[in-house]
Amino acid sequence: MIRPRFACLRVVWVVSALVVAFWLWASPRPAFAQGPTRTVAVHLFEWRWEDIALECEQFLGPKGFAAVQVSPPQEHAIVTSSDGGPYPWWQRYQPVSYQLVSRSGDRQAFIDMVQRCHAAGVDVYVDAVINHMTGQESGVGSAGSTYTHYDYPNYAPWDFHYCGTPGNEIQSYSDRYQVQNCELVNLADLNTGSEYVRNTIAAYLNDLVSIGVDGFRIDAAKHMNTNDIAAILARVNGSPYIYQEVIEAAGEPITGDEYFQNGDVTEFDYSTSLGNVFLHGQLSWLSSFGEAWGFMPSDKALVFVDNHDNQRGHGGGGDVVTYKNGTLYDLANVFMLAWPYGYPRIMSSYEFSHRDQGPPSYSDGTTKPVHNPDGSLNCFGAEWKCEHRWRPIANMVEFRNVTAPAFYVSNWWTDGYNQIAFGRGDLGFVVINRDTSKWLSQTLQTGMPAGTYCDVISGERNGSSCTGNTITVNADGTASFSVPPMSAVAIHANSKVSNSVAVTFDVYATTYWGQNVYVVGNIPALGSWNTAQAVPLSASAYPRWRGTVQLPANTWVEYKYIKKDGGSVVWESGGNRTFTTPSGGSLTRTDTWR
Ligand code: LAG
Ligand code: CA
Repeated sequence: MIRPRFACLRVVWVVSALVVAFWLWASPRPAFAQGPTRTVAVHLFEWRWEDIALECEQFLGPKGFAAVQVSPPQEHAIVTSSDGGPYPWWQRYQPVSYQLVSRSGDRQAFIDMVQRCHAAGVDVYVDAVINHMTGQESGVGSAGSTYTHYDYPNYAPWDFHYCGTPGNEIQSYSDRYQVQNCELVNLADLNTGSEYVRNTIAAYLNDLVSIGVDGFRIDAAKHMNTNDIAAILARVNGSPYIYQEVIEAAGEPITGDEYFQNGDVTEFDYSTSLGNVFLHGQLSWLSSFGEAWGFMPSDKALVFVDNHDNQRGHGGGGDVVTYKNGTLYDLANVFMLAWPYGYPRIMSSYEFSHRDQGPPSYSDGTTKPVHNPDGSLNCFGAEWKCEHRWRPIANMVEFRNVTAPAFYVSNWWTDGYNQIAFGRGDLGFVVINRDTSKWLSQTLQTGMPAGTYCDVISGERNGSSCTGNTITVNADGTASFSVPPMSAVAIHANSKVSNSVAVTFDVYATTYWGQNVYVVGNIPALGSWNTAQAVPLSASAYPRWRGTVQLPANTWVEYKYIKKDGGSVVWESGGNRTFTTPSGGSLTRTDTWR
C-alpha cells in the first residue's frame, strides 16, 4: 500500500487552494512538494514533543519517513506506583481530560512539533484514547484536573457504560456485549453510543485536526462498536488517516474486518507470525507471507514487527522479535520494509527490564531528552534505543519508498531454509541470510538494470561513492552475493553508484603449459593491483586470452597483464595501460603482451 506524502496538505486545501498553488510554484519548494512517495511510519514511544520536532528535522524528514505516531497527548492520570516503579508508561492510557498537557509536553510544544514535522515533510499521527477514562478511584491529572473514577472535567457519571458484571469488568471475551460495554482492566468505559460523548470526543479530535494532526490510531477500537467509531469520525473535519487497534483472537466474536468501514486496522497476526518465523522457523516459509496466511487485505493492514504492548507482554503479548534480539531485529525489519504487504510502522523503544517501567526519566519523574542539550544523541545505549536509526532499518525506509511503484515480489529465491532473496521489479533487490553459521554465496537474478549499486545495509550512497559494500549487477541482471551469517544486503534504484560497462580484455600472449594470463588493475573489479585478485582470462582462442568484466562507467582505468603458474607471477614490461570507460554499453581492449 502506498501512503501519499501529501496528506499534510489537506488542511491547507481547506484554507485555500491558491496557497497550495503558490507553494507548488514558489522556489525553493517545500520539502513535501517533491520527491518520491513516503510509505513508512515510526512510533516514537514516550518521546517528548521537543525531541520529536528535532527528530523530524534531523532524521525522519531527510530519511523519507511518511509519518510519526506520538504517544497519547491528552491529560492523563499520574500513577505514583506500579510493579515497574513510579509513573508507568501506561498511565498515559488513562485520560483525565483532553487538555494537551502530558508527560511529553504542553500544548504549545505539541503545536510546535506538528508544524516543524510538517515543514520536514513528516505527518503526525496521534494515539487517540477515546474508549475510556481512568482506572483510578480518584486523583489529579497531568494538567492539574481533579477527578474520580466516573467524574471528570468533561464527563459525569451518566456518560459511562455500566454493564452489570461484578465491578463492571469484562469477564468474557467471547461475549461481544461485554467486550464493548464493560470495563477493560477497570478503565471507566465511556458510553460511546451517546450524543454527548460522541460530540465531546469529536471535539477533541477536531482540536487536533485544527492543529494539523494528519491521522489517528484509535486505541482499544475493539472495545467500541464500529458504528460508534463511525459516528464519532463523521463529526471529524477533513479526512485524517485512521488506523484502529483491534487485537483479533481465535474464538472471539469481534473481528478486524468490522472496522474497515472506518479505516485501516492493525494486523497483529503479522507481528506474531513474523516473530514465529524469525525466532523459531525458517525464512523459506515467507514466500507467500500476506493474505495467503489469513491476514487482512494488504491495503487495510497496519503492520509492525513489534509494538509498544507486545514487546513487553502487554496487549495480547506474543512471541515477537524486539530490540532485545539485536541483529535478528534488524533482519525482521529489513524483511518487513522490503516485503510488499501493509503499511509498516517501525517501533522505537526505550530499554526496559520490567513490563510496566516508564521511559528514561529523572528522579522527579520527568522524561529525559533523546536529543541532549549539547546536540548529542541519547540513543542506542541503556536508555532510548532509537531502533529507527539503526542503519539497516533506517536505510530500508528509502528502499520501500523507491520500490513502491513495484508493489509485488519478483525473482524469489531461497536455499530452502533460512536464506532468502527477492526483488521488487527492476527497482530493488534484497538478500537476507538468517542462518547463524552458513554464508550465502550465490549468483542471483536481481531483475535490476546493470550497474554498480551501494548496499544500503552496510553503508549508504554518497554521490557517486558508497560508504559500504558495492554490488555489481551484470548486463543480464545477475549479481553475485557473498553474505555473512545473520546479515543482509539490499540495493535499489536510488542506491546506484554508477552504470557499468562490459569491458572485454583480449590479449595476444604465448605461455608454457601450466601458465595462465590474468588482467589486474587499479579498481576493485580488477583486483586493485592485488595479483591474488586478478581476473583470469580464457585460453579458448589461444594464443589470444580473453575475458569480460563489468567496470564502472566514466572511470579512469589502469591495468596490466600478468602470467601466473601457481607459484610465480610474471608482469608484462612497460608502463600501465590506461583508458577511461564510456558512460555505458561495452568495449574491447585488444592488446599484445609486452
Ligand atoms: C490499548 N490498545 O487497544 C493500548 O495499546 C494498551 O497499551 C492499553 O493498556 C489499552 N489499550 C488501554 O488503553 C495499557 C496497559 C494496561 C494498563 C492500561 C491503562 O497495557 O496494563 O492497565 O494501559 O493504563 C493498567 C494496569 C491494570 C489496571 C489499569 C487501571 O496494568 O492492572 O487495572 O491500569 O488502573
Ligand atoms: Ca467500550
